[in-house]
Amino acid sequence: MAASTREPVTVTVTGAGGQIGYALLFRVASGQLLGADVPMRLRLLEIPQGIRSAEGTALELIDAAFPLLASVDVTESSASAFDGANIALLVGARPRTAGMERADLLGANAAIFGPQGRAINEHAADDIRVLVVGNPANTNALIASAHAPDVPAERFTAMTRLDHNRAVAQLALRLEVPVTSIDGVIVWGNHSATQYPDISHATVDGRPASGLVDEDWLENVFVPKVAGRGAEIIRVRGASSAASAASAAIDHVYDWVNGTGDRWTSAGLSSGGANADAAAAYGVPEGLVCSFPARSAGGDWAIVPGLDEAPLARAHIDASVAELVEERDAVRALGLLG
Ligand code: NAX
Repeated sequence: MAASTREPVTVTVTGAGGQIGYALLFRVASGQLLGADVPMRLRLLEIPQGIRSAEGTALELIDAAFPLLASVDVTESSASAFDGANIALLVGARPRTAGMERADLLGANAAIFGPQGRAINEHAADDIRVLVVGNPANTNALIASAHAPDVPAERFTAMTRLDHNRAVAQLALRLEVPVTSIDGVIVWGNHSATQYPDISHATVDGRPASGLVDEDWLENVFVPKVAGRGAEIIRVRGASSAASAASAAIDHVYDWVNGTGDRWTSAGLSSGGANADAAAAYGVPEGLVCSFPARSAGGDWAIVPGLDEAPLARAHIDASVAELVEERDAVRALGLLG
């Protein structure tokens, strides 16, 4: 395997035997997660039902002879998986099954993300950065963070980058411009049907996007299209988004580690700590993981502060934040917040 003079970064991926894991791991190992000159050790965490699949993926990772891949280990032990981890991608989660109430779903996932948060607290490296992909991603990130009191809450993030990328792509399609022409799109709130993709600050080659599309299209086509895209993929493909989700996870971590420059993106971030004032100014109380406009510099995400909100945006943001509060209160009532 690899010969590099740099110390490898340890990247832990949970749910590695699943469909996102399969789409994600080869791109990680090729250098797209951290940079083309950063070697890595991969640790793949699975449960017994998924372990053979993860082992098969590990064999294929070896067969790809990636120059940056120093090692790949498969384990069912959280302690081993997170030992010395610098980056953790928490993909494995308990899906909603027929007849399952939301409280049951939150409880089942708390039983995964609570112990994983604890294992991260005890075993990960001091600079650990966590991206939660597994749903309900925002609240799972909150639960993991609550079980890791020694890790700053800002290091636990949830993936809303797929929603952001979908919003950028839909706007680009509508205006028949390349995605690179578009900047300043925001996804607010929860990674759920209540999310609000907002283009009121977006620009297209520097011109305000809001002047190029009408309100009817925005409210009745764009917003439901982006918020309902996951369901559309399931209808058309017969399976949930996998490669696009993996791609968004790569984008989120790459930007976190390497910085966004002046551009901004969307990320599910803690509404407390260093971000508390900016979050409160957007009407988001402390103690949530919520999607915000975000920039990264020096390895830290920060909420883009002080943007005016269109009145319509306010109502949508409030609805999504209310859902996050409900989810938080439900896990708190179950005694699952650490
Ligand atoms: P799969 O069911 O294909 O894979 C999940 C894998 O996780 C399975 O192999 C399972 O054995 C493993 N697993 C379950 N519990 C585990 C645990 N405690 N520790 C380690 N591994 C565990 O699902 P996949 O399509 O890969 O989706 C994974 C998660 O991503 C789901 O929760 C899904 O809802 C979520 N998504 C989140 C998105 C986002 O934008 N935040 C978009 C895509 C996706 O829907």
